[in-house]
Amino acid sequence: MKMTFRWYGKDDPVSLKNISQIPLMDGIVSACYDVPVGKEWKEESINEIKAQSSAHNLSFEVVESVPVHEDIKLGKKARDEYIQVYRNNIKKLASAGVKVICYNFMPVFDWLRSNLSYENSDGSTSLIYREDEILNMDPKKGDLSLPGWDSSYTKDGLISLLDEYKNIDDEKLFENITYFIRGIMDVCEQYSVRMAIHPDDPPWSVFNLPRIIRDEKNLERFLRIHDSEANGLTLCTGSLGSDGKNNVVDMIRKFGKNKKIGFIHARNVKVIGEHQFNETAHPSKYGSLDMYEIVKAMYDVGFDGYVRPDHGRMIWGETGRPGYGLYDRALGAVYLGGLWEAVCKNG
Ligand SMILES: [Mn+2]
Repeated sequence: MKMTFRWYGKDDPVSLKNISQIPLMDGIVSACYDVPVGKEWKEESINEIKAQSSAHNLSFEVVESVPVHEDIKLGKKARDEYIQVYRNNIKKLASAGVKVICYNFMPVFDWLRSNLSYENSDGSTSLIYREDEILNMDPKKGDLSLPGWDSSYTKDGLISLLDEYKNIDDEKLFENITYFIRGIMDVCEQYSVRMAIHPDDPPWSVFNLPRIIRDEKNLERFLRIHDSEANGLTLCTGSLGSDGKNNVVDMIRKFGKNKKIGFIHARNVKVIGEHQFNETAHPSKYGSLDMYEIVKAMYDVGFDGYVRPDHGRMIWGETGRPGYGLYDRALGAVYLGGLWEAVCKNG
């Protein structure tokens, strides 16, 4: 297991020096965040991230994310051009030593939460999700101001994009992801890059948009598109675990055994009710997931890929990017490392 930490580049209030001082840290997870979706990344920018991380004794072998253009998800004519750009980005990243690329196939919105700074009783703040609050907002009226997705959409742009998805159901979206995967796998295999799809977050349909990477059956079907280590998963315990029907430990055992997991986001989540959850501190005690069983499953299947703590709370007065502060994620990383040491020694 290689422990990593997401870094948003030089504008991130969390510095590489901060990250390098966290015990057990092997590397960073980053991306060229300033390049618009569908454009090629510059070699200089990729190499700069690599040089900066190396200067702090951190590897840069995981990219999160290389976003997939909406035209690919919609199956539009221009998708071939965007797939070509994606292939070029894979090659460039591989040349810089990147081994795993995390991405997702969620239409329009990336992850959704109803509140990014819900105040817990101890004064820390968490990201939470309440479906009734989300559904009270109408994205078409422009009253949606939610985090975690591309805020560069104009109101009209968002309306027309949502309209385009009217004709895309789960089956159609699956056809489009099949086309995408088949369009990039030869490059991934040639350059030994593992694609690792992130599950939909939350793992159910919101605003009637299709969702196809949300449970064990979906993940299995997705993996069957192309049976290769290059076509794998980012197993995000918090995303999948926010649906109480998902058994995250079983999924790690099943997909890990078959070498289908390239990257793990390990965090806890407290399921409050149907389509309601709070993100919590990492330890098992605080959420619905048994983090010991998760780490044990990783060990049992011989998982040798990359792990990172996922969203943390804001604690100790820290301000910054919600979910991506330094302190709580650092605690999460060390907790996960402690569990790992214990399971390794117990065998
Ligand atoms: Mn995640």
